[in-house]
Amino acid sequence: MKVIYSEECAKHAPKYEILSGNLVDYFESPVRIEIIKSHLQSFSSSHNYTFHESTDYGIDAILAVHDSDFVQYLKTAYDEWCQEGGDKNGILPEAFPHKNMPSFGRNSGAATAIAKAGHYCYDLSCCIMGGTWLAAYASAQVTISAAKALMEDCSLPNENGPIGVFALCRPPGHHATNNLCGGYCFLNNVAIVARLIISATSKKVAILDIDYHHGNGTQAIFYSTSNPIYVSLHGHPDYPWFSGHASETGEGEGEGYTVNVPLTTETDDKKYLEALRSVIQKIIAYEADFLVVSLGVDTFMHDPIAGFNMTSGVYIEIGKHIKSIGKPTLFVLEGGYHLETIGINVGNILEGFNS
Ligand code: OKP
Ligand code: ZN
Repeated sequence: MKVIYSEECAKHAPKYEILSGNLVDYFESPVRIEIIKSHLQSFSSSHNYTFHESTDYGIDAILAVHDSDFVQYLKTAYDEWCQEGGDKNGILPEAFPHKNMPSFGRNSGAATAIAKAGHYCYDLSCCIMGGTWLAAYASAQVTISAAKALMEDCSLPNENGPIGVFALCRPPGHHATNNLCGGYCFLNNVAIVARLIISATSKKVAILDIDYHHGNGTQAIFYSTSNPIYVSLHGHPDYPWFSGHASETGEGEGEGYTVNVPLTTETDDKKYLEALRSVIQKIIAYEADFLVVSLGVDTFMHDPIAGFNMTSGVYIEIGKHIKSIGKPTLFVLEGGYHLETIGINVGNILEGFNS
């Protein structure tokens, strides 16, 4: 199985975040992908993982999902902030426009870098530093490179079941919308490749989001289209708080092509696999040609920011279930913050898929 990565993904590395009023180390750190990479490397003879540095395919696929003013903001915010005398550690919003504020919905209300930060971001998890754009761009290029590899290789004969490629990237993407960053996410990697695969092949794509958190960004981007279908299992109620209800099913042409399965925080292996089986039936009925998986392992019982009760063993079963869909599959890393187990849990999903 091909694993695509980029050293550039390490260039975004905020030191801290605030969790329940406490200053804590930033959970979404560069070590996450280092740990996963070395875990997969230690298995690479038996499971045949091959590691490939990503290629730079340019900005077009990114601009097919994200507004150009938002992309411009991500690129220039840090320099602008520094020119305005801001702290070198980076820029975080100080206030967000809400619907009863005069500048709500008006770009003119966001003149300075700090105001733009509130305009283009919806929480406090997305500090923009000197390397943030480079890392977010690299994360998207890793995912695009993985999608291209999958499209090339999926016509090759493969006796062992469907072919898979793993985009080992960060920062993650599924909380980013067309014009907002949030939830550690700047560019929506999965949305970028779903749209890329559709425009390159004219085929149908299913997105299966198994991160603990609802992928509100991916849902929003594809809410009014029937291709791709977006399917999410997630802890509820939990972050991002204002989306992910079962009643959100899409609109217009997209009606019925968003599927949300909110699960209580008591969810364990058995309950999760039951829910997964039911959505797999829906994905099979959709008759997708490609599957893109938002792969988060923050469903693990000891994850520091999530609430499920799942064990490491269940990830092998999850991988096997995903394999049973039988389609060329792109795995794209999202969350997972328990560093002691992130390698084994991601490895188990891939192992189940490759078994
Ligand atoms: C990103 B991904 C915990 C605070 C939440 C942001 C979480 C972003 C998760 N209660 N802060 O979906 O793993
Ligand atoms: Zn998550």
